[in-house]
Amino acid sequence: MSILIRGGTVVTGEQELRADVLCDGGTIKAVGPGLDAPAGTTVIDAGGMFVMPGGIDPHTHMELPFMGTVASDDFFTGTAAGLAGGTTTIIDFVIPGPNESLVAAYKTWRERAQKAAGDYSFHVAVTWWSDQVSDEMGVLTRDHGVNSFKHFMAYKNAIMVDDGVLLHSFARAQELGAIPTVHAENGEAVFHLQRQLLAQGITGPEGHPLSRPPEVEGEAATRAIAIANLLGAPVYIVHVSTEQATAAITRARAAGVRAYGEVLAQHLVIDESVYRNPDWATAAAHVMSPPFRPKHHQDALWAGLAAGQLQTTATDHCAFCAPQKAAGKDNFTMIPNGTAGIEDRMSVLWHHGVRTGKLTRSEFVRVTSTNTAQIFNIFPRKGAVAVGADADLVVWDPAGTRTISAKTHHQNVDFNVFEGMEVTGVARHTISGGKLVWTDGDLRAVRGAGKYVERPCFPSVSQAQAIRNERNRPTGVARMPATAVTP
Ligand code: DUC
Ligand code: ZN
Ligand code: ZN
Ligand code: ZN
Repeated sequence: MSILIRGGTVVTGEQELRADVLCDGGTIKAVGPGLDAPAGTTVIDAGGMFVMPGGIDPHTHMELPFMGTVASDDFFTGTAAGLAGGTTTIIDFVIPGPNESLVAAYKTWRERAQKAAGDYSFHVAVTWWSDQVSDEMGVLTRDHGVNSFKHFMAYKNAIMVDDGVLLHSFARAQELGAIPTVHAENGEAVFHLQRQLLAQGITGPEGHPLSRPPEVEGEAATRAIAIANLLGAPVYIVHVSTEQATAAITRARAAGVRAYGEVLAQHLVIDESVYRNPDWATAAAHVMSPPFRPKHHQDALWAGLAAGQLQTTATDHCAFCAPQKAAGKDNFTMIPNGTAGIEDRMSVLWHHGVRTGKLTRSEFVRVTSTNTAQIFNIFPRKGAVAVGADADLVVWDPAGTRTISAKTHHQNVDFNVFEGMEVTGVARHTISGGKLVWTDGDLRAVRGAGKYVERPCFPSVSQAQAIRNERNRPTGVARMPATAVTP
């Protein structure tokens, strides 16, 4: 089946041009003005609309077993909701338990993801360290197309790792040409503050942000970057929510460290006042980590995105329904952490970013798709509107409006953190793998239609280069090799 998108304006991370786009057999066959439609082609009228690469959400947790329960959106419902919002690819997380084989866990997640309606890939978390883990990182990069490894600096007594594990794992990732990623919160500090708050009788959701103040994130981001810098490794900080972490990344980049930052759509527009909602369930529905912040942090995040200091936007999509959140009724530390957002990320970014002039349309494409494809090495197969690229496209209606609501969303969760937000800028049509899967409000997601996306490693920084840089380093000043891996 072929599809011709006619009469729109193609927007890529670099330019805008009036062009038609012809898709056939799952890839883009032609981009140019006045293309002919072969017999049997479905023609989509994109007049007045923008034709952009499908969104890539680099941070989701579909059907994640977490904090005594399992996230309510599975790989089918979650990716289908993404398609309705213009997101065609996710990078989810394999999270092995301590002492669990990384490869075995990876196979478990691959099995779960068979039902996905959109394309998917996996970061793999390193939650413990041994020679086996080191070997398995090699197997995953060599045989399974994994080029990123995640580290949780928080969640003590569960999946948190200490600096020793970070050092071992970052060094191994650097050797393999993979990119270490971190959830940057000082888990010891969080644990300490949680005990203190509970001892003071603060047991409700208002305790959640108090136990994870901005400094907790700033410290961990700074530490992760310092460790990466020592080793000459790149580092990608997930869900940057504070001016402190943004500043740490900005400083590091100015010093030549290949540090990247990801921002969640939620943190850009929602602030910490949600935890003071007198309705327990509403406050608890917003419990995620890092938490929502005092409003001024949003300015730093938008500025970081616009300036390119923060490169990607995500959702950390991890949906829990009210009965699941209720597990923490008497103790906020037991509320499953997570919010949903995959369906709304693109519209929220467009409405609050492009329409306000904070982002240009090409910047929008970069932060919702292209930069992720480049950092995680799937460009230009993904993140591009170009001949040979996957036919993952969104036909974006800049004048279309909708009111975000749990009553109408496709996510399998009973709450929406953007409830009632009226957004202008919607996905009118979504094409995934060359198929029209969302058109004028009709969701045609197909269970199992999504494909696993392999992400090859970058060439690693050679040991010799690292040693040369070490010799050139002024005494006492840690510095990243000037010729580090170039995503
Ligand atoms: N934060 C969340 O809110 N949920 C899943 C994991 C995480 O780090
Ligand atoms: Zn996280
Ligand atoms: Zn501040
Ligand atoms: Zn996460």
